[in-house]
Amino acid sequence: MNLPTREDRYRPSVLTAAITGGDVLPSQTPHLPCGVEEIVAAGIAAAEAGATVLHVHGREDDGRPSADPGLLAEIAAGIRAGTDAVLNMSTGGSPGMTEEERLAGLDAAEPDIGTFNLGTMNYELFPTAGRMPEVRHEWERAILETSGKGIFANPLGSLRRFAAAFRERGIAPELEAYDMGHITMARFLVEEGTLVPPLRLQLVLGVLGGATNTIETMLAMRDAAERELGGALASIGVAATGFPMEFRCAAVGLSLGMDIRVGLEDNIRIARGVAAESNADLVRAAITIADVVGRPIAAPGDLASYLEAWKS
Ligand code: KMH
Ligand code: ZN
Repeated sequence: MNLPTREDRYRPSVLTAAITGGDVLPSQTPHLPCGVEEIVAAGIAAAEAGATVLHVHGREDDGRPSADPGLLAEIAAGIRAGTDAVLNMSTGGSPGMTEEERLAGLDAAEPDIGTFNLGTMNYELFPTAGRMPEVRHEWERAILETSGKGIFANPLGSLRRFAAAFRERGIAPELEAYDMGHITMARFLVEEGTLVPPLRLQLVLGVLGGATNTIETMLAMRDAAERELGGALASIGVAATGFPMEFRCAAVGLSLGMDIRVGLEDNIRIARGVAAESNADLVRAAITIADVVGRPIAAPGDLASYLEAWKS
């Protein structure tokens, strides 16, 4: 019999820093890391601030999202050289990328973890003309013009293809659930043997087209994940978009034993109306919350045996 112990309350939380993403436009914040050097430096600084995992996307120097294998390999090499943080490569990419582009980072970056997005959904970043940011790059304007047409395509056939790609390379998938139905899909994939437990699940909250970023929604999805996936899960984490919900969900998630994610990919503010100057600042704020609620942050080595099991 394994009764919960007092020690369980103090279990380390894995803290992921989502350094740059593929959704935020550089015109929205001058602090978004762009290009190999800035992304590598931001990742190393976030790891030095205490992040366990670095979640990475590619961007060119002008901030344009990129799936160029050479660029992704350079980012990975720079991060590996500068820190022992666990490397998590996006396979979500950015709106408009093909599946081949989204998968390119698995070979180019040889990450420890890759994101595994669980479902097709509307995915609207700039839905309202009156609330669009002033942009300075032509490519950003082209993205704003796709408003109203955003679809993040992850049909079942693609999920099977992505899962096979992870398996063949010995890379651990991090399951991204943006809505309740994605948890049902994860269960289906486990039942048919496409996904092999134990699995790390992340609740991604606040994308327009997915579930909202409230505490109530987080709890409902966490409960559903525990009910539907139970012992198949190694962990449940939360990545809530925007300020203040990134930190409020982190606070409650930490209190409930969850893993957390912060970073400029999801939230560009450190306080109401105040731009975060770096990913490291967001990491430090999250660690302050973790300290207050008595959750230590996991060291990269704490994930070693989990990641090793995926390699075999
Ligand atoms: N940009 C986030 C809302 C991925 O990279 O695969 C979702 C994300 C997914 O991080
Ligand atoms: Zn991402």
